[in-house]
Formats: sequence, structure tokens, C-alpha cells
Amino acid sequence: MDFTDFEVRKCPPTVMYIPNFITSDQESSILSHIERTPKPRWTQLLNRRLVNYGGIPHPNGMIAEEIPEWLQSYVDKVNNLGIFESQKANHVLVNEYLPGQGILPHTDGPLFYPIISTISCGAHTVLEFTKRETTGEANDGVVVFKLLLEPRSLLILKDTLYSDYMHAISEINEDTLCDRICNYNLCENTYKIGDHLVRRAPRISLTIRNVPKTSKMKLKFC
Ligand SMILES: O=C(O)CCC(=O)C(=O)O
Repeated sequence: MDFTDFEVRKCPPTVMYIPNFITSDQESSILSHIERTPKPRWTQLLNRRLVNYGGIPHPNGMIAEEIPEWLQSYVDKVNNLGIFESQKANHVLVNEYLPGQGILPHTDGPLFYPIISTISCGAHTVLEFTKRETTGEANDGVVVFKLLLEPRSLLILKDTLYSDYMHAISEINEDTLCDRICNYNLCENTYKIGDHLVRRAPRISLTIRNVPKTSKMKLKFC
């Protein structure tokens, strides 16, 4: 696949934004699978809840677990794009955000191959980027640019965007379509900058990544 048409050019390298990566039927199917996830499977945090599929990433190696078939088909769909180069995605983090919830500025760090792919379902969100404080200079939390993630879209982040920037989702109930959002030209819908607000609704994201260091479960018999 030639990604050049999907590259977001108004921000540092490299962001790819593919609208309508999945169909509405696929989105509904994902949402109904997630809705049926047993409560104990979820980890409830203060500002979102999450489920790990494929294992729990760990510095000593992720004990690999099978990804359920319904979810593996979306992992395959992303793997088939060839974005992970010689690797294959083997981990999915499902996040659920209710309106007013979000995620604090962070980098995904060394446990992952440095490429992030995210499928959004259910509703939009706005992802905000701040520069990492690598030179000792404070960045004062200044948001340098933002991306509007529409439902059914795929976002791919890599290169300097992975290493030098933190990403976050503000804990707010509605988003302003400001001129710092830099992927309007690739969005499925046409948006008018400035004068309208988009109310948040529950959003599910599937963050599909490669965890390079894995191990098989060791069974001890004594
Ligand atoms: O929900 C998203 O789009 C972002 C998720 C994220 O940044 C993470 O789980 O590390």
C-alpha cells in the first residue's frame, strides 16, 4: 500500500491517518464484542478503563497469550499493511473513554517496537502532542499540534513522533475544532475550524503494537 496519500504533512514525521479504515459493520461488531467483555477482564483506572490482549508487556518479556479470533482479524488487517516492517503486531490494548475521560501525556516507551497503530470506534477524540523534555528545557506542557481521530479511522505514529513527542487526550466533554488540528484534509467529514464544538461520546480505541520481547509461559513442576 502506498501511504504517501495518508501522511499528515503539517506535523513532524511521521503520522499517517487513514479515514474509514474499517466499515460501520466492523465497527459495530468490535463494539458489541467489547461490550460483552467480562467485567473482571477490565482494569479500571481513574480516567479510563482498559483490557490487554496478547499478554501484559513487561521488561522481562511479555508472556504471549492468544488474541481472540474476532480481534486477530483486525491485527491481521493492520499487519497486512506492512507497517511493522519485518515485525508483526502481537498486542492490542483496548481503551474505553467516557466523555470527560482521557489519558495523560506519555510516550509508549521501550517495551514496544516504536510504531503505534490505533483504530478508533464509537466516537471521535482529539489527540494532543507535546514535545518531550529531552534537552532539559521545560516545555511547559505546550500542545504543539493535535490530530482529530474519527470513528473507524486508523492512526499510525512512528519515527520522531514516537521518540520525541508525548501524546495525550484531554479530560473534557467537548472538543473545539481549532487550527492546531493538522489532519483536516485527510478526514472523512468536512469540518469548519473555530466555531463549532464536537461533543464527546463513549470511544473505544484498539492500540495495535508489536512487543518484541516475548516468552512462553514457564510451568514449574515440583
Ligand atoms: O486511545 C488512544 O487513541 C490513545 C491510547 C494511548 O495512547 C495508549 O494507550 O498509550
